[in-house]
Amino acid sequence: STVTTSITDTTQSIFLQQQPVKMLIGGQWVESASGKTFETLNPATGQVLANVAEGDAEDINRAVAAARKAFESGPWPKLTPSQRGRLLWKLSDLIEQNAEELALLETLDNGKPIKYSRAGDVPLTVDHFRYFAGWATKLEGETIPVSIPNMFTYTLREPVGVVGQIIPWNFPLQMAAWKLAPALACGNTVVLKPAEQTPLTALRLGQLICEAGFPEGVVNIVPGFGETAGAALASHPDVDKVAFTGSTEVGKKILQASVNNLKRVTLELGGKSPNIIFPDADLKYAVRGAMNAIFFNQGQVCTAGSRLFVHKAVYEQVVSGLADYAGKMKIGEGIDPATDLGPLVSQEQLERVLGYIDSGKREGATATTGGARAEDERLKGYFVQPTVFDNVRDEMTIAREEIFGPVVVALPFEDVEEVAARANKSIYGLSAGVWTSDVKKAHKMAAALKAGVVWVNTYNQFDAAAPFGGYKQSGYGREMGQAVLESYTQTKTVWINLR
Ligand code: TXE
Repeated sequence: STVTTSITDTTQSIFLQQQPVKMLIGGQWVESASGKTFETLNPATGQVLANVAEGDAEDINRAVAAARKAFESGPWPKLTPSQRGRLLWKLSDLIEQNAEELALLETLDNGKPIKYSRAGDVPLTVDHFRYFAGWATKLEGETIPVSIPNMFTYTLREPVGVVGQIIPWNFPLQMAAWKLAPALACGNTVVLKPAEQTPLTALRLGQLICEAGFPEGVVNIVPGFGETAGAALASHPDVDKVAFTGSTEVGKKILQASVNNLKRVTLELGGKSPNIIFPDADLKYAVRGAMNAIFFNQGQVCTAGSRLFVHKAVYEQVVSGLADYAGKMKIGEGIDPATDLGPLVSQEQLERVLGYIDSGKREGATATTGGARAEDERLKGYFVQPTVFDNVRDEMTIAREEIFGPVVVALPFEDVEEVAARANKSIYGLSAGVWTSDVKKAHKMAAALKAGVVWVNTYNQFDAAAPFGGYKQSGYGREMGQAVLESYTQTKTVWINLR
């Protein structure tokens, strides 16, 4: 189709022509020290999109050295807060000017529907840099009224130093923005490792960072695998902080790797979020909300509403409404503007999700819709049918573990206390949804749920100004909002003897 042709032209001419795609270290675009490259695939077709320089420990060493130099002696520490803010704002303008190309790259590399890359991923990335551009000039210390005579005591908020950032593949560009924007606003320097499945938009962003005029070494981007590049960054003795988004399993490894130099760690990890529908909810919106909560981004969302608790009185109605929606979703390549549900990101993710679907069936649950790979002449990539499981018990694997695919378990409940207790019975605590028109119930549930975010009569809302992060094994530290500044600054207390 014409759409496909123009897409191929745009991305190939502008970005994908440079092969291999290089990494950014100390302001230079370089090959890996080993000379190795890896392939990044289009998950809609399984075809190779690009060869990318494969970073490992040696490249991480080079990048950390460049970031250290930029932090200690480059022009970066001498820039005024206003100059830092202006660079971030300039970057946001450049992202906006290159929005279409970034949206296409994101869709090709990750698989997500282009309508969401255009309406969500890219504009939210722009917003993110703009919001944090404003914070650069607002990092205030305090004057402290100590009780010792003749002392003037105040605090300064200083950057932490060299920050390692390791991000996942589900929202590659936004995850880069969530990590980079606050780190830079606070005056840190960064080594960013994108996920091996989806390195392209972060690297394109790297070009825009250079174009915006950030001094060399302030942002270094090293694509590569987790066990090599990621592990080297997490354990590097000259990295002051690591910010990680990914699986709970790897989050624990990151924390262990931090021990040798006690680097600061923030973790945004997995979830198994409850989405709870009461019978007094406006069901039309609740059903649509439940659909968005689980099927958006093919269910590859850390906040996915993957445990759908529905009150007995409306259970049949909600489950059949959701199954109807699922059945009508248009599955296809992300670059088709009509696509609602794209492929999963990789063969590995496809196998993991199909494995969970099988385990659900084995343990006695029924797929009321979906329950298999979506495969035909047109669908050659890693597509899975949107799946709704009924006859599920709380103890089943599919009701406890993060699936990270378009698979929801429906669970009936009878009363408020019961559902709050069941919702909280999870190792995770990232987010939760509540659908009710009773304002008392809404507040009671918001208080009772052990989760970092609670959405009432809505789901999956994100804003650069609103803090986001987990309870329990969903991690710690907050991203976005004023809250994230805490983890990218450290407080210095200064005592001046005035006597
Ligand atoms: O994640 P990993 P994977 C969950 C989701 C998914 C599962 C596996 O349930 O099915 O994780 O996905 C880097 N040291 N989430 O295997 O491995 C890796 O290169 C340092 C939820 O892709 O956690 C990538 O950059 N880094 C999640 C990043 O960690 C390491 C989003 C995430 O990959 C490393 C993604 C190591 N030893 C997956 N091993 C969310 N919270 O949104 C890997 N990495």
